[in-house]
Amino acid sequence: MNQKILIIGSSGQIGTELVLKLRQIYGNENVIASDIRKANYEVMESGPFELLDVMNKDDIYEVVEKYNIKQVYLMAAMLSAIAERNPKKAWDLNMNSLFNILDLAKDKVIDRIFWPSSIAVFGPDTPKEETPQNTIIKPITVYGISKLAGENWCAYYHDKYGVDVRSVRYPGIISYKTTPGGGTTDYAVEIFYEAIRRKSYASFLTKNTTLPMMYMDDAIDATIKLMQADNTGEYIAYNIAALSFSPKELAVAIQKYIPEFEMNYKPDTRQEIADSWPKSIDDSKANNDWDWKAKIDLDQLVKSMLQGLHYLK
Ligand code: AKB
Repeated sequence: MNQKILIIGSSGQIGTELVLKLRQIYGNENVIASDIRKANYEVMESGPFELLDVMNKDDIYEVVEKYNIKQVYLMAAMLSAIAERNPKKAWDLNMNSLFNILDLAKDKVIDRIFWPSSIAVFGPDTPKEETPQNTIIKPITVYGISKLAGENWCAYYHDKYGVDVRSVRYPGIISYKTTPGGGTTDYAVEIFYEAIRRKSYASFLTKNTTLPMMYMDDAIDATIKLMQADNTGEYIAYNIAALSFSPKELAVAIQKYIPEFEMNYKPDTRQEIADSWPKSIDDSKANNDWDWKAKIDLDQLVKSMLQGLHYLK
């Protein structure tokens, strides 16, 4: 393969594991990791890495030329909770990074883009259960607004300039290799570290706040599957789903393996964001179009997390 892949945001939660999986599939030298900060040891050691600021168009262009990049996965973004504290900065980062990459495809320098959207595009007026692919979409967060605008810009570049850009709407992603930062669903990762370390955790969401979630392996699988799928001829930011649970349900699932684990609830400003999001997602369109189906259930997720964090063998 002399057409190489660039991952921007390779030091983040999803970027880290995406690089490792893509290197397994396409070969270490064909997958270039890049981020504004260094990545984890496995990413740094297994293949090329470039320090790159996604806001700097010239630097991106240089890296793309240097390696003959043909596909870009743009994983750098400011997530929901932190974006509420830095609205303008979040908008600038989330939108300008996207334009920088869309323009590379418009100018025919690269052939294909993956750009992640999120369940954050949905808002309080959206049906909460089995949220359909096409429905009322009126986000109330800065992050959600940027993701919705991004979806519309991707559709525009696709329709006007023939850009091949592909998206899924990620739910909360749970993993152990790299922690997430600044999201509303982050409690579902933090809880594992605290359950192991302190045998207790104070959730920043109330006990019955049910949200759509997914284990990292399924998220990576969906991402790569969509990028490998035949071109459908239209831009769709696909709903993808795996499981839904509340902090209370996750605590009970952890107690199966750590019976002394205790959960407390101290909701903060992130509660309002969570309350505006769906409880479950209908992903039948992804299922029909590119045969997507999540594999990992709640018990498998808990076990894998506790194994990954060396609590279970
Ligand atoms: C967040 O909580 O902001 C993210 C997301 C759902 O996109 N995990």
